[in-house]
Amino acid sequence: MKSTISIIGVPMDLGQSRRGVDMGPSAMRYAGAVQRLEALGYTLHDYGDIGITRPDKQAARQSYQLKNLPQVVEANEKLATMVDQTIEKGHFPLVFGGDHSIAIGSLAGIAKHYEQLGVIWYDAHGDLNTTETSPSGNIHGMPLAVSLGFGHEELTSIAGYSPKVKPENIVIIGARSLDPGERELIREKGIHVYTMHEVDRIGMSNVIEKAVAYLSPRTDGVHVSVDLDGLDPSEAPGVGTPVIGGMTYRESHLAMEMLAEAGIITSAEFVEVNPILDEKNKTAALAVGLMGSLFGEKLK
Ligand code: HAR
Ligand code: MN
Ligand code: MN
Ligand code: MN
Repeated sequence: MKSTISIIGVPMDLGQSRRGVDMGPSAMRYAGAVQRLEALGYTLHDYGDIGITRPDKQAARQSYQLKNLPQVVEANEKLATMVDQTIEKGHFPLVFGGDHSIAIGSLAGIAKHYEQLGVIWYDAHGDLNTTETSPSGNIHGMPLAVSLGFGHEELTSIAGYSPKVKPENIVIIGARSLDPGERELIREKGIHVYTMHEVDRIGMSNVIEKAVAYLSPRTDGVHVSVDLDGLDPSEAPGVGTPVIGGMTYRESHLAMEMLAEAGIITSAEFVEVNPILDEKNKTAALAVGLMGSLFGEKLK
């Protein structure tokens, strides 16, 4: 892994309807993210938080089909530029959300640097909805579809190119809440999904072994997108869309530890931490612990 890590915070809460997830970046900093990674010998640059434009009430009433579309587009354009610049500098981009709509900007900034970017999507959800299939109009349910080139043109064209990733370079882990349109897209594109059923049946160790064996020969970089709602709500209560029956604390650490061992991860993001819904910053602390494992705490 690169020796310098650049943290970029994205206090975005407009990709869904529950306020508070904009405080995720602060909560993860408060939980000691910088110190945790410095202790592993990395040089840290914290670029602070990207400015988010609040929708004014008048504009919000013009009922976009997708909630807060202009503000989400603007923030993701900024994020894409910042992520691109950190890679240009030779740093490892580590993005703090914010709701999962920010993965659109992360991937837009990252993917131009790789011919075959791999993506590991650690999440209870597929985030594969489009304008047509979304049950909610919430953009945080769409970032993976958008990055594949499906969805609203203002989202797919962020950073001026599309698609950012290919369906065969994606592995989803932990899914247990998939909408009908998402299932259809998964089937149509043959996307590799390890649902909770597979995690239960073969165990996380095998899931990660298979994911690594599949991705490493075909990709030249792998982004891991960790949605904290991938974990069970008993372990990660501070998320906006909890889904019962999720991955445990140890399964999640094992996943991160094995990714560290494999040495394939070239960028990462931790999203959907909502301190208002949390219990004493438990979910942010959990996220920081997972960062420790992803960056090789067990290998030291
Ligand atoms: N699938 C639902 C929708 O599109 C819920 C999505 C919830 N998404 C996240 N990110 N929390 O994974 O609205
Ligand atoms: Mn560039
Ligand atoms: Mn998600
Ligand atoms: Mn989710």
